[in-house]
Amino acid sequence: MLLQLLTISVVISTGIAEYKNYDGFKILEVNFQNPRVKKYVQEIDKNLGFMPDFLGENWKQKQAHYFIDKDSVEKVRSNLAMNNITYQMRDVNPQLFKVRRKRRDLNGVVTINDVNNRYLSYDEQMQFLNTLSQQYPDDVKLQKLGNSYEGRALTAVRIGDDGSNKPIVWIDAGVHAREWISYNVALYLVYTIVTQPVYRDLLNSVQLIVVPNTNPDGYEYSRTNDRMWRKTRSRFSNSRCGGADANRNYPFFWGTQGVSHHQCSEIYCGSRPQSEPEVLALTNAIQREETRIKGYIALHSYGQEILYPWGHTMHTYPSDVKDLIRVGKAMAKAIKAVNNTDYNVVNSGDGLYPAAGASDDWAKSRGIKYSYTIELSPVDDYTGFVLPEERINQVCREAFQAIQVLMIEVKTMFGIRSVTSSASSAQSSLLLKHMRSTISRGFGRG
Ligand code: 0X9
Ligand code: ZN
Repeated sequence: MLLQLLTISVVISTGIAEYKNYDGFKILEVNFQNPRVKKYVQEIDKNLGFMPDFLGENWKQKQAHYFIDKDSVEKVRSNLAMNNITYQMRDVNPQLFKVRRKRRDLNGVVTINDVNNRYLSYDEQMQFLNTLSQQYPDDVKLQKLGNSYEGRALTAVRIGDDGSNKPIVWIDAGVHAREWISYNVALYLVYTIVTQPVYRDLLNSVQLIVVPNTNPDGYEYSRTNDRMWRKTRSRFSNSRCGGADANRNYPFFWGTQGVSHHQCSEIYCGSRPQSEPEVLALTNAIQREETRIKGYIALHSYGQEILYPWGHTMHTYPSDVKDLIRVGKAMAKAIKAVNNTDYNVVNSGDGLYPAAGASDDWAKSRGIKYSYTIELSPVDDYTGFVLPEERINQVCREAFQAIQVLMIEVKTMFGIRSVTSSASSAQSSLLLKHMRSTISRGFGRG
């Protein structure tokens, strides 16, 4: 009786009992080096009769990873055998998906130490930003862009917004709820660029807007109910399934390729473009200042890839694709200089798969020159989204370097020549020195 009571109280205080159980699920790993297998993988939905949940890919080994529910394992096995495809079917370690989110007594304080070392709740993320905006009122301005489906505030952090007409780099994170590392990367970026004086000069020429959590409902759901939740949390009256893939809901080639029109699918594109309030708020906000936005990055995970448009179909590129590749490679080089981590620069349609209605394509279609999706770490670990907290800081430091490269490019190409005081030119050379020490030779436009 006592034990029962104890169990009930633990369940109530932690919410473990409601966490979705993934016992019996498998991770399918297919090596697609061989063109015949690649074709099978590209048409895996047609081959299997359903679209398995794509997790990520290991471009180093040319392997694609899918999450297979326990009732489909046998069907998938027999289809692979019938098509003569070699594969690995790995057990998932269900414990990985059951790690209880720690509630800590923070006394209302969330520090950079927390950002570097653990995954924060949405409330903690907002608390971190509120504190920062109080400490640096001139540099960190919080702007509400709208509400999520469940009513959580969608917050943009405006950095270096002094009312002037500077070009803008826009970073958003976490549109896919289970890609937890992306939120920490966005918060680390905000903190570092504001608190380190070496970035002052850059911020004098380029404004940064960061939306650290573009899908707060989905994220909270993935923390409390289902570690693998990807979509928004909108509900439909006539369906047992909820949520749409916000990265299929943008109004550009909406609903055409690499999407599903079924509400239960992980890549459900929604009932119409911008059906999701999160997407509507983001597209409205970007459109309000789109003539000034010159760089856009959507932070996702996993796979260590820097993806450039177009991604709604294959073999189709914007006319300035060379610039996108050049800057993409400079970003990868900057990442590698931190700790020798490899990111692959690749067209999203060809390299990964066509997926229409994604934010990167839409941003590019609105005239934002440098538009990317970055798939953060890991690459070589099929537990992908469940990146151990010990690895958070390194991924943050690496992505920060890439974003800095994009900001410098935007400054060089679009920056307004300001009257440089001796103080800011001293800071500028300090920044260059800092860049040189972290990025090896060859980057830049001269
Ligand atoms: O499928 C996606 O939305 C992104 N990959 S993820 O594994 N994080 O879900 C990639 C989107 C790339 N962009 C386009 N295809 N336009
Ligand atoms: Zn994603």
